[in-house]
Amino acid sequence: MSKDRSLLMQECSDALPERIVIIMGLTLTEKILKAHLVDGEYIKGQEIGIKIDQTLTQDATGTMAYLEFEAMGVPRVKTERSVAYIDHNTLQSGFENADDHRFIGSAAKKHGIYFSRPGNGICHQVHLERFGIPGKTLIGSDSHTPTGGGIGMIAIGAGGLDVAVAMGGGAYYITCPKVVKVNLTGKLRPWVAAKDVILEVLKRLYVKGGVGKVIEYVGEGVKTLSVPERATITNMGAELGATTSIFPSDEITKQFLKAQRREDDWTPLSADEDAVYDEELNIDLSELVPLAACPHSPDNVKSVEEIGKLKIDQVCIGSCTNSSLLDMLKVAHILKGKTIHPDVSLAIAPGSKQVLNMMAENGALATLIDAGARILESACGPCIGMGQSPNSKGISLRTFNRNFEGRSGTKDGQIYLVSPEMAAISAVNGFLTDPREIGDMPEFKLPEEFTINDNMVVPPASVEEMDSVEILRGPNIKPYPETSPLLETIDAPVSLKVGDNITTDHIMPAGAKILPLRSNVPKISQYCFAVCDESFPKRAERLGKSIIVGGSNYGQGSSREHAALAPLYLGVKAVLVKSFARIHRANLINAGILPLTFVNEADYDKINEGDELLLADIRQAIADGKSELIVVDKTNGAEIPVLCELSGRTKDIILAGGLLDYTRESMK
Ligand code: MIC
Ligand code: SF4
Repeated sequence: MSKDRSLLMQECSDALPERIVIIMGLTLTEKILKAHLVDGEYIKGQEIGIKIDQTLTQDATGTMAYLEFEAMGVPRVKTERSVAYIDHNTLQSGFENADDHRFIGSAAKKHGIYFSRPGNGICHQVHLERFGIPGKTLIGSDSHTPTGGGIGMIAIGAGGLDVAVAMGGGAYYITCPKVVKVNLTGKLRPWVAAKDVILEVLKRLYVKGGVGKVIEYVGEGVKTLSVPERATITNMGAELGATTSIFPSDEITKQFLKAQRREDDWTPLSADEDAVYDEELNIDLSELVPLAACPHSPDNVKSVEEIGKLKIDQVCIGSCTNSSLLDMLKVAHILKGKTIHPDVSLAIAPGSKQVLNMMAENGALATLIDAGARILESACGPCIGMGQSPNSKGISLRTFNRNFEGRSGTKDGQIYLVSPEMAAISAVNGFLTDPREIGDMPEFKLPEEFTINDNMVVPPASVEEMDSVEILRGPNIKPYPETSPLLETIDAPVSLKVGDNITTDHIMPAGAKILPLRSNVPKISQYCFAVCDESFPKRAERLGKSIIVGGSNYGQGSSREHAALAPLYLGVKAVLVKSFARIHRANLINAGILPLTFVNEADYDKINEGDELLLADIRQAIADGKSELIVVDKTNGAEIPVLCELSGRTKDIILAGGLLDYTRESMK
């Protein structure tokens, strides 16, 4: 028996019922989750509450999260480490962003949270470098929080309100996940990248393939991947809809943390050899080829050969998926002594101040500038449509993780998601190029020591000083929308009917015009569903209360709770779909909006936009714990069975009118 397994048996025998005392090996996921279990029984498919060690927020979801935290009345965070990052809204094209930064900075200082100032980098990149710790749990108000899985954390994306509750010491609730084993063998061939690994997984599992699951990477191939490469893979695991993804914490993790002068944060962690998994996937790294996700979905994956010699207009390198020093060194090597193609605009955003600093020190930055790259600040930038929107029908290669329609800011933009290697060589050639054409690849090594300078991280005020910190609130910051307990009966028309794979970028678009309104729900709600139907907000307001009908995987993508808060503000009482994405469903419940799914997916066709729907005595039914309900379409008489599967806790949240009301009530 391995050492960590016997340790865990000891821990588990204190914390868990006897019958769980282990007779078979555990996955790494199970080890960490069981060690953090504070509510429920560890039974797959059932709701469990886990203790959260660390939290992170970013500014686009952060203002709301801190308003919610304030509303709970907890003076200081109860986590081991909470960090507030500013990385999304850094254009400051009006007063709004700057005001939000000041608000978040002051709230962080007062409530015991570290504040990573604008310019310090993208939350996930910086958290991996400076704060993440193997074996700890992290939730973040951003769907790419699983980046932390690259160093063996259970790191999960969540809504802002869930993060606020965790900061207040509350448990975080998830459906106890299945665990998928991804067995990596072999070694990546030259110029084939970690990005190609996750694109291959997306090609096989699709954007819904990870729902309710943790993707755990094991096998000999793991040892051939550096921490930044592992983090690319766990980061983009979000696109599978997975709860999270995780790698073991091994000697490579130790080396990375040592180079960050954080060796003491390291612990060895891995699954037991006889661990039992729910599903298994085998990937021979040496068989992979360079891949690209074609418009408009991260799972629309093809090889360069299949796509052909595509002429391109733009290349963007960066984002929390591919902005590490390692990525930048590869890009600099490819661009050295070259000039980008005259028809291509190349923008590069290094992921953090540390990365940018080191590139400045080692000359890589000069190489990029020399080649004609447009250097952007260390932030999300074009990934969330904050500038660099491509030209009309423009073809843009991006090293990012999402290529949903309109997300780039250009509705007919054609976005391909690729590795930094492919992006760089294509920028030189002017067309999509297989990076293997570059020829010999040198060995790219991470430095023995990174340049450490945390001067852009402001520590919180001490317990003695915190009361005197003033919260700085700008005029754009409006309170959380009004909520009300669940109605006795919902009798309301369908204000919108949409199809499959509706993303949160459809529901609540971002970009330079809309993102600055994240602290102002009344204003931002006027752009709700702008990509699908610009008339929706006015119609919903006119109807007073209404229901949205959708297809499968509704709400995939971001963790933005605004995709629930805007509908809440517009009077949406229920969302009836074929299936939900995990975080969005949780956000709807947190906002007090009823999440319903069709028992028979074919019934989707029976409802039309404008139909009057009736959910009679719904409050009583939910209070009684009924999960199968009937929706009557009063317009055509159809009686449609629907499911509303709620646990004891989520039932109470819905009855109370949302998590904020529920938390306030339970604190009384
Ligand atoms: C995204 O990549 O879509 C975002 C912007 O980072 C979101 C968060 C947000 O909408 O603020 C996410 O991934 O959760
Ligand atoms: Fe920022 Fe893009 Fe990463 Fe979201 S996916 S956190 S917008 S870099």
